[in-house]
Amino acid sequence: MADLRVLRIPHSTNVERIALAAAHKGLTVEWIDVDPDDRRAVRDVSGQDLVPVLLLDDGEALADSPRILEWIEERWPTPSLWPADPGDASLADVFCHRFNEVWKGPPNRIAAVLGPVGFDTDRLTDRQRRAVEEDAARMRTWLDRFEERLGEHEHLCGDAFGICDVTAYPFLRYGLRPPAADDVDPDGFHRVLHEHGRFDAASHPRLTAWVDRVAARPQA
Ligand SMILES: N[C@@H](CCC(=O)N[C@@H](CS)C(=O)NCC(=O)O)C(=O)O
Repeated sequence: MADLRVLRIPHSTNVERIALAAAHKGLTVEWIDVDPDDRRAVRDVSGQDLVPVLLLDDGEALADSPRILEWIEERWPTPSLWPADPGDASLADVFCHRFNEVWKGPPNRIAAVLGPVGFDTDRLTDRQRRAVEEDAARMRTWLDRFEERLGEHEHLCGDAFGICDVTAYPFLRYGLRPPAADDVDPDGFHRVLHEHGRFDAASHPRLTAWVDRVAARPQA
């Protein structure tokens, strides 16, 4: 039997976090594929619609990727995803919280505005267009902050691969390369990540090298 049993839908950035973390710890995962248009299986076990959902041995389930990652770390602490120094570990928590609660806001809002008009910007109102531009500017500013951070260390939490990389990579990687033909999500979220979070080796050399470093890592 696999170490973890996880419900997923295709192309999920938050599911990819679990795949990276599990492989880092050498854990096996039984992936249970769910129809994105029929969330009953997810709702029945977890009381909500979003994936990933981790199935626990006692029949309970755990939703929300940050909570699942913490659960995995508690159960299999070695090799750790958090820095050994308690202060650095707290900073890693702050980074992840901010990534989830602040960084994700602009691309989610842009996708919510552009998705319904089929990415046809001519169909946006002036107010919507301004809102998209402001959020796109926020995304570009964050890219510069990541670039600066990676000037000091090989990974976002420090020199070792860890929870900050697991949290951010599945989203930031689309800035370097567009979704592959078999990786296109129906909501257009990946397209937003690519078009508005775009960077390359000339504009962000360290971020580019970091994406390539994490891309080379195994995923469960
Ligand atoms: N906070 C949650 C967010 C989960 C989430 O947004 N999952 C997406 C896939 S990446 C989903 O299920 N989306 C389906 C939908 O919105 O209908 C987490 O980190 O796991």
